[in-house]
Amino acid sequence: MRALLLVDIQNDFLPGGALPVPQGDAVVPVANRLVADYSIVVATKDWHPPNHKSFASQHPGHKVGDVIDLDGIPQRLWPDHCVQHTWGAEFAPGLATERIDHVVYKGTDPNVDSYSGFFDNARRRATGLEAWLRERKIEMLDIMGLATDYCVQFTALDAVDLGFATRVLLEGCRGVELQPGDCAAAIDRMQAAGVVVVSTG
Ligand code: VGL
Ligand code: ZN
Repeated sequence: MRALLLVDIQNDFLPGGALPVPQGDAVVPVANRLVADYSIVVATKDWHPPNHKSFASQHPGHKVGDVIDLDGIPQRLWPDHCVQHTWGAEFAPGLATERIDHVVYKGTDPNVDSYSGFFDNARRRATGLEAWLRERKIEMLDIMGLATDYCVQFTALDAVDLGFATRVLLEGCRGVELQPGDCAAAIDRMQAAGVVVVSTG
């Protein structure tokens, strides 16, 4: 069985949001077209408590973009985004949410970030996504969403690592691209790990 995984298609990652991904809104029509081709559609939501330690606001003296050490792992600091139960954490307007079978919440522990939909960045805790997919005999995963160089990348790397036949559908992805080349590097890294990167729809 194959499933479609929609990564973090939330207001705060769209233009006008707190952590806008350039052209992030362009993935919505792609998602809406693709959902028709899959019997199972899963979505992740970045779902942070207001005091999440990935927020620069929690680290006086630091600013957005800084990289700090958080419990032994490097953490880039972001603007406050995708705070639980706020508008920014809601799915993008127009997204065909009625086609989403299951939503996985990540980044809920204030002390560790979670770019991957499967595990937190320290790999201390699983989100439950893997178990949900295995119960439904999903072996193949097609991934799209936001952002190519962060949550899409780390979700895809974990997916192949867990043994799912993993494709990333680039047409449905956009990146933050803090540094020019970040998306290209993410694509190279995913391909090197065994992810099939599909460039056209
Ligand atoms: C993301 C940065 C911080 C993402 C989430 O969804 O790619 N990026 N939180
Ligand atoms: Zn986040």
